[in-house]
Amino acid sequence: MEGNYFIFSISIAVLIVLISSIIFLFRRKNSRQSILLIGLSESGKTTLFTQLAYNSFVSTVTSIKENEAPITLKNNKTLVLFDLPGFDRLRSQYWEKFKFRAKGIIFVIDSLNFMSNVHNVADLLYQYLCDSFVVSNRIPVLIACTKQDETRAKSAKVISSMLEKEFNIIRETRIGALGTTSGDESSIQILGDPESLFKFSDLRNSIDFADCSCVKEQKNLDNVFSWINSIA
Ligand SMILES: Nc1nc2c(ncn2[C@@H]2O[C@H](COP(=O)(O)OP(=O)(O)OP(=O)(O)O)[C@@H](O)[C@H]2O)c(=O)[nH]1
Ligand SMILES: [Mg+2]
Repeated sequence: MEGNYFIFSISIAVLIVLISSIIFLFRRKNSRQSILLIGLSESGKTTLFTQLAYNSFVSTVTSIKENEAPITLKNNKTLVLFDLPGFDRLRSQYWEKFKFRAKGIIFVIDSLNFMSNVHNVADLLYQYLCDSFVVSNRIPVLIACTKQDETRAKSAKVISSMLEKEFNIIRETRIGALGTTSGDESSIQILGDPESLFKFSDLRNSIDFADCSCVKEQKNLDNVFSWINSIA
């Protein structure tokens, strides 16, 4: 009799743990219903945000807080779009606060000034792609190469291959740091397969590139909208 009672109690306990885990996982998944716009200051995040959310072009100033708006997708689902400040001193605190909501990330690059900014862009993107939350949840990333209306803008294709080259250099530096006594091995993350040249396609997260433009006359956000619809 006592044996039966014991088995019954254990079964109930297991059932409770199982149901709680399912509820926890379901809530966690459902809490990630946002798209985050991130990137360096002046890259074009707020301009892209107002176009995606309100279909309008506005003159912007450096953001000091987030912008938030719902966007409705083709399947009538709604996601929340967040535009986070790119300003150096604010960037990481907003990232840490909002990253847990990310269903997807749009990393915005100023394609016009890309060549003069390539190291900073690559360093920042590398950091985000190493983020344990991004990696463990395999958050899809769109790299939006904006300002394509400018004739001197670099295309997404060129930007992608230049970033792969930069990532090789960043990786070599990091691997070098592993060999020194000053390198804290646990904090040094190496993206991709260090035995071969870096390719975005080697990452477990899906990484896409899109050319886009937000100015009225030559607005082109088709690739961005398609990507958002594809991950929803
Ligand atoms: N030509 C062109 N200019 C753009 C485009 N998108 C943004 N800009 C300009 O780029 C500048 C910076 O744009 P913002 O949207 O404010 O940049 P941001 O990334 O939000 O910057 P922070 O708020 O500082 O992080 C502004 O002068 C915009 O008008 C574009 O598609 N084409
Ligand atoms: Mg802004």
